Amino acid sequence: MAKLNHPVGNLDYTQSTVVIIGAGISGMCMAIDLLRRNHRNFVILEKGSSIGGTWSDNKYPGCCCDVWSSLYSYSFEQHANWTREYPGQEEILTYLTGVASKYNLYPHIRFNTTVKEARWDDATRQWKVQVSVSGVKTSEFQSAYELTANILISGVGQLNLPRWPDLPGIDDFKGKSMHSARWDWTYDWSGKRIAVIGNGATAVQIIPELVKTASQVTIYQRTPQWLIPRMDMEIHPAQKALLAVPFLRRCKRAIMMFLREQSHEAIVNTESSMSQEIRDMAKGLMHKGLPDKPELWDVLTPKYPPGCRRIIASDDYFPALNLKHVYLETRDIQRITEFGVETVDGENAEFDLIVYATGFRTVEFLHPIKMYGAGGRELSEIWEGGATAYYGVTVEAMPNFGVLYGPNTNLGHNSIILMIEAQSRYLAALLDPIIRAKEEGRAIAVQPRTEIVREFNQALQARLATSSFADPTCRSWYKTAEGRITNNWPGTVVEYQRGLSLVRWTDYLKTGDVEGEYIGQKKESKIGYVEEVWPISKGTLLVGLSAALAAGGYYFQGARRRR
Ligand code: NA7
Repeated sequence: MAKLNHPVGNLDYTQSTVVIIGAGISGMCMAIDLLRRNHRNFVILEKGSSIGGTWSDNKYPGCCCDVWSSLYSYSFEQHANWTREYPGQEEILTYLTGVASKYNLYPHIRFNTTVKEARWDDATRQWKVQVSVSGVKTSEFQSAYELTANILISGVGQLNLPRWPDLPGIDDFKGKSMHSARWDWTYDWSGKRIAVIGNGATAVQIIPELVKTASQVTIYQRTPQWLIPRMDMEIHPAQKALLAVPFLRRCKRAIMMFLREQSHEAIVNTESSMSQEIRDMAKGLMHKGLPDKPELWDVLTPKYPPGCRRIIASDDYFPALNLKHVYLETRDIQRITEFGVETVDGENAEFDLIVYATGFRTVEFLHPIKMYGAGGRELSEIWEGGATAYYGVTVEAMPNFGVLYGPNTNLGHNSIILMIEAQSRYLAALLDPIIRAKEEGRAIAVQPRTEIVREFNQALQARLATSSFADPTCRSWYKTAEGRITNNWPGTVVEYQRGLSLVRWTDYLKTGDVEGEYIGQKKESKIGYVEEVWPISKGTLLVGLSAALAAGGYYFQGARRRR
């Protein structure tokens, strides 16, 4: 049987062994893991017109990562030239564009292509994926089509759909409105009166930039946030020169990884001493940054424990609030009017620009894609009450389907790229036999056993219930309106990496001709994980130390003989 391992071309435009949704960090990582296994018959469907996902969408003023740059790159493509300790959006996007080029991902990507629906066909063991095509020229070829795939992977992530608040009158405003994830850089905000709705991680980055030239900025805060010092700085040329040495670069990353992992306790355990340290740090930062408005200190201090929502690192938010033309508004918004914002007491404030820094539709995983799995089961029904998955990567009744940055894989303390890499590596191993079978003309299907997914999630929810995320006094994007935590992982990154370092074939139901396959016989396959807390692998370290000891012993023996 002829191998079918070629990139999808014109002749087989509507058939691909693997379909990846999204060309962000996740989709790119998955594609690279497929290429590593020499699987080339895949396409990446991207609804936008650029790679980068969240780093292409979020280009608001001041946009940067709240994770150290040394940790914010793929482990296999550690960037040597970051200009700052906390990288800015443009720099991250440039890095990602470079990775996409290096791995030659562009020929696999179909831009302006939105997945509308995916339906599993039990008879053929394939996904039928309905896509629509946008973009003036692109849609002239065809505006919609069906794509057949053996495997479907979601790389859409948790932060891809902007959330506009459901405030009455939002469409009536006659000035300029922008969501932070759809920034219009053609608009000049200097000298303008600006309302910023929200005070989350995004707002805290935007506001210090807006205040530089705006005539007035009013921040509508519903809930205060824990803010700690950021201590961002340029990376000194001498440090850059050292970081050009791969070993030293890995050492820096290992130290950062270690420190981030240490902070996990403070995030999830409200009783930890580090949790108290965060409160003290936050208080000090506020008093120092906001000396002229002590009347704001109380309303800016959260009543819930640190970690329940994302802890924000910023050195310039309080100094921005301290300015005379910047106002903090804590009255609830009643509605948006033609000219501005009306608060619950009926008072109106007029603005030229309203910035909605109101976050994302985080708990509606994969929305608005309609998915139907084995037996026609609809994903939205399976996920009624909150999304669940096995280690966040595979879903009951959804055969040959994988999710990256899926349910319960978000972190409050470390880089999400570390999690995504573990997922991609696991999915590549799990799905590898399906791809090989397809190349031999067979169709097999793999889906997690329902009881395994449910047991996993029961244990997970039990752990989450005692974490800071569960605090009933705080609302966050980590949980549903009913309080179920669907977004966060309760443990450390290393714990997660270890969990995914092994494919337990017994966790999966296999259908089709799998008798001759190792997945039909083997209990498990070890795939390992990238050990980042060590600058080099323990194995290499052991070999290196043994060699050093042997060389040392040989030298001293020789020295003794020479005496
Ligand atoms: P977040 O963290 O979800 O913050 C959204 C903010 O918008 C938050 O302050 C909300 O207040 C506020 N909000 C939302 N709806 C309203 C209405 N109706 N009225 C007033 N205020 C409202 O989103 P971000 O974009 O800042 O950050 C998301 C993640 O992106 C971040 O954690 C990083 O990981 C990157 P609330 O706090 O709910 O009272």
